[in-house]
Amino acid sequence: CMQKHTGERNNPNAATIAILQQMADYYGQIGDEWRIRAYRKAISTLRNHPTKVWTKDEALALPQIGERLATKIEEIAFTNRLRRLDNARAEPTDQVLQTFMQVYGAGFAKASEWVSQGYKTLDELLEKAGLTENQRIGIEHYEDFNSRIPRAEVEQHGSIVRRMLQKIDPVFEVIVGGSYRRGAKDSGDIDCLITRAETGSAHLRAVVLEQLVPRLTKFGFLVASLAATNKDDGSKWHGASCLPSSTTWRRMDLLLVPSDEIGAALIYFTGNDIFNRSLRLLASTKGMRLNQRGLYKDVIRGKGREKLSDGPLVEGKSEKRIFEVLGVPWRPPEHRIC
Ligand code: DCP
Ligand code: MG
Ligand code: MN
Repeated sequence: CMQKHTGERNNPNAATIAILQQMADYYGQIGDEWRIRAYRKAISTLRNHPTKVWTKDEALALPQIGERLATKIEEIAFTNRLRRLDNARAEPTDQVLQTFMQVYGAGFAKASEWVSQGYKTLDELLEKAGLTENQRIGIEHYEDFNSRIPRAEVEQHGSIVRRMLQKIDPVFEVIVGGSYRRGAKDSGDIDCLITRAETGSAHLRAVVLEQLVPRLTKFGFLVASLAATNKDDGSKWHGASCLPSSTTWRRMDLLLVPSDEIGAALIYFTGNDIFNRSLRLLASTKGMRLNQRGLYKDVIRGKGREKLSDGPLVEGKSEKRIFEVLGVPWRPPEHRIC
């Protein structure tokens, strides 16, 4: 991703790559991280290969391609399709699984549990399955949460949050991140980064959770609070919002960012996720570690490779400075798409 994109259409393996990519997307939907990685590696090898790869043996001779993927590459090269992909698409339980997995908050595990209990439709889940409050909301607003939000509407949601927050305290700032900041014409959700100069997480949390959220809820703008994941550290609020003029519920994330971390958080929450991954990888090749809080020197290890301490912070505040230290030319958010 950090390299220039080569013209994919002129690539001799473009047709094979396209089908492998669909397969990777399919594994992405069912949460099979291990297979996604294998497919990504194979795709990247093919992308850099100057001639069309036809046979299993040719594929096997290339780096990062194993036995099973080599067989698939041969099948695709000769037939222009992959039976495994056709099968996956035709399988009825698979269609149900796909539907259930798109319920907000239900991952692969929950969706397969519902499938194995014999449920076939969202209505059946609503009527018969034992659901948590959040699962019920996810199903009742299935269409809402799975439809894209036009850019202008994202802006309106962001403004409402900003206006209310600045009424509470004018020093607060709200930056809409995610796909919106990358310039997308529509978004899957609204990612509001909330920060305040010289302010740490405890104060942000107090103001947002004790004042902002209750007020916006009373106002009728925030319509649901979707309890966060188990590993949440209190730096996020997930929920749903709805414009006064509308009945469509939108997914809203409030991301609380201490002023010391705003640069790293802007990078992380602007994404996209693939761009983030390649930046993290780059950091690690340079003996550093990048996460949503900052860029750090690598952990310090003892003789037995045991961790002695976290590496010191190199930079957290400035997005530009993090790029500089990593030696990456500045990329405006619109160009952070991999
Ligand atoms: N992010 C990440 N890795 C993840 C999830 C998220 O790096 N596994 C980062 C990059 C994303 C940002 O957080 O751009 C916001 O996450 P979203 O899921 O809201 O994704 P986007 O805003 O990019 O897209 P969408 O329009 O679908 O919301
Ligand atoms: Mg988003
Ligand atoms: Mn989000």
